[in-house]
Amino acid sequence: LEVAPGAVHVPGWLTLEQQRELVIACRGWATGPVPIRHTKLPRGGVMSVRTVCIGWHWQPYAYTRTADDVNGARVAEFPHWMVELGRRALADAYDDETAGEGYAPDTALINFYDAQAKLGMHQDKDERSSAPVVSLTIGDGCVFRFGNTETRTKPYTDLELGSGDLFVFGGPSRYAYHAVPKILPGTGDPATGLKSGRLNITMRVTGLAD
Ligand code: MD5
Ligand code: FE
Repeated sequence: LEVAPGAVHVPGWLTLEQQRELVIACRGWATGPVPIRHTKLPRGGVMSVRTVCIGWHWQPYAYTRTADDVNGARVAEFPHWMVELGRRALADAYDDETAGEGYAPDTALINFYDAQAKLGMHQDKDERSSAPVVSLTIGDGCVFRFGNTETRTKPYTDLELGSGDLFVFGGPSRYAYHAVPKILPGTGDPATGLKSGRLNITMRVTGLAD
């Protein structure tokens, strides 16, 4: 379960019913004020993953309230039920009822991976808070590469994440390099509502004030 200090994997944390509800909520956001799209990178590339954000809009290297690189609309509100889900995630991952107290995620990146999508080795450093990141997987599984904080190369550990899995990245693991090198097509349960592909929700604390 504890992959590295502060990095905790809880397989099958979400019930099927919770996964179904999250798929419905994410479909609403994907077709909401800021439609899901492939994020453009500053050097001209485009991510293979499709992303929609709530609370704050992530653009590589900045969070804003409006999606100026998409349609200028303000992103959907971050719902309080998701704050509570994040708090329960920390309590369960760290097996400490108090671990989630005061946790106040204010943004989530909702990433949709089709069978070909990948995410290269990177660190998540655009937040001005070192609070933990809570990651939820629904649908097809993936190979998740958990690296080190010093380099984007070895040593790293490859793990499989499946539908319903929780992963919390806190403490010294908050700034570790990580990647999604491969989706495992056909491994999801269509009963979640997702016929194919992987949905990943990551809650974060931006450290920004309005
Ligand atoms: C994913 N998404 O599985 C991952 C889950 C992203 C992204 O990487 O940036 O959208 S979040 C994984 C994460 C967050 C913060 C720290 C660490 C991993 N880590 O130290 O390994 O689609
Ligand atoms: Fe990341």
